[in-house]
Amino acid sequence: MIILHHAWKSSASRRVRLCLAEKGLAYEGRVVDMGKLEHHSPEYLKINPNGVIPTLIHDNQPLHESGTICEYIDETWPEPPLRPASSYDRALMRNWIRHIDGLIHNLIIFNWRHHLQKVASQWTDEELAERLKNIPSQERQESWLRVARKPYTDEERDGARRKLVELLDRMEASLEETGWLVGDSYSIADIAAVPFVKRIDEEIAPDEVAAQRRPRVALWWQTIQARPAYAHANIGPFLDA
Ligand SMILES: N[C@@H](CCC(=O)N[C@@H](CS)C(=O)NCC(=O)O)C(=O)O
Repeated sequence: MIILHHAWKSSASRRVRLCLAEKGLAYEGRVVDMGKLEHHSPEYLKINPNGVIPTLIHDNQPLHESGTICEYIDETWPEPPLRPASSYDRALMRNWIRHIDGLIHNLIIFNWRHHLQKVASQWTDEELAERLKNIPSQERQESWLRVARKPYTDEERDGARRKLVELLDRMEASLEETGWLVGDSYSIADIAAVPFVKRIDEEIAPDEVAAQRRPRVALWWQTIQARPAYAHANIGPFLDA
């Protein structure tokens, strides 16, 4: 049995849903309310010591880190394969995942200014202090503190946007040979990038994903959105209409 603790708009959760959808796997989804900080509760920290989502539970065994979860899914259910055949390409795939994971803070600067900032800015100082205590990572304590009390500035957002656009440049270069980030087919490297490109395209820097600016990224993005698994994974708009 597969259980996925996730949130519809979380980029890391979206990766895992994409992976499960490609495999056609059924699972029980448990939606975590980040605004209520359900992912910092003692029960949740038992299955994910980092206090973040997603967490996959397969046959009672919990697993965190979306990149690791996607690899686990591909090893456990090999068809259709989502990792390249050669060990060198698999290593490159892991480097992509690691690189994109390292950019998450830049996405947080954009994503958290909506719902989470509204919620956190209402907490009293006592409530804030209490909540920060439950967050395992100092980096995320800082993120919550920022949205609660000192929202990210336009300058910080510009810096984050630049970093995310650099990702598109790196992708444009890598897509030249086969149209995929690694090897000659869709892999977990591509899946890792999808939630980032989705947010860049819908809000952060839509012009940068346009065919005139980055034709290979634009084609890659169009091709991925046309996959049946993309629809199945329910990667909806981040911002409510
Ligand atoms: N590297 C982790 C990142 C997970 C992550 O940052 N999840 C976000 C949602 S996309 C989260 O739980 N944010 C809430 C928080 O940090 O309090 C992974 O890929 O699983």
